[in-house]
Amino acid sequence: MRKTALITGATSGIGYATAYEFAKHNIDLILCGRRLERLQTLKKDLSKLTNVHILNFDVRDKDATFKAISSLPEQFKTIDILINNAGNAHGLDPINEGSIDDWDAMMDINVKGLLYVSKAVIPQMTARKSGHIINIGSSAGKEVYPKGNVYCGSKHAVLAITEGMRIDLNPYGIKVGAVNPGLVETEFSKVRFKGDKIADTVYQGFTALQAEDVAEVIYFAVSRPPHVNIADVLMFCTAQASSTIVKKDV
Ligand code: NDP
Ligand code: 8X3
Repeated sequence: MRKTALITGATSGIGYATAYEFAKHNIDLILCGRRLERLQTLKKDLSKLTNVHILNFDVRDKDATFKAISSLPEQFKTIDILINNAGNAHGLDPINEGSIDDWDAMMDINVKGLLYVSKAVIPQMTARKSGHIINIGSSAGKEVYPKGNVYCGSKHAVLAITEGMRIDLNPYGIKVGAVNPGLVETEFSKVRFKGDKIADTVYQGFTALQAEDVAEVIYFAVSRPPHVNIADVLMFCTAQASSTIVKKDV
């Protein structure tokens, strides 16, 4: 039977690659993000492979989030798989120099946005007693690194919320898991460093994970048999041993 997945943050990076990976496997898609043009291009491209609906909203906006998800047409109303992926780091500063706007953005998007989308989707899953939620955490949710403070805090929260969801949704047979990558070469560093050219150096001297590598793991998780739940995955590129240890070519 065909399944429908809602992916937040589908306009770039891991979410974008996951949309392609799922489309290849005939999963119907609800693709979300703020950049409408990118969503429209994705719809045009992926409609050749599967059924696609786009939702253009900011996960920070609670009302817009609920309105968008409740506006889904009949064909897309049943969401089997939720990929809570939208998120970013904003800034890399010691806590004493951090910007409150950056802190707000990370907590509002990575934590509260994930909760808003989940709150809008979970009731239909509990009613049906089925569903699968994958939250995109990070190695930063398992290990704090210098200047990572609030981003790491937001991703630690994602992992705690994931565990809480798995416990509370267990009576309903809903699968909940987290995929936690280390360094992935996406637009992540462009956003973190706000366009500063330092972003170009982050993935230099080693082969970072690519968004497609993470998308394959996400697809692996959603394609397991009903009795198997991939609860938590930590993935690094081979050059990375921990948040701070990366073997670079000199
Ligand atoms: P990208 O910057 O490439 O993608 C981020 C996505 O999130 C975009 O599609 C963006 O869409 C969406 N997004 C950001 N803010 C909002 C918002 N307010 N409302 C709705 N959508 C939003 O980064 P990645 O693909 O790397 O990041 C995806 C996830 O993976 C994040 O949760 C990130 O923390 C996590 N991650 C990334 C790692 C990395 O090294 N790259 C490693 C570990 C985890 P738009 O701008 O169109 O709204
Ligand atoms: C993204 C990976 O190490 O930049 O979550 O925090 S890292």
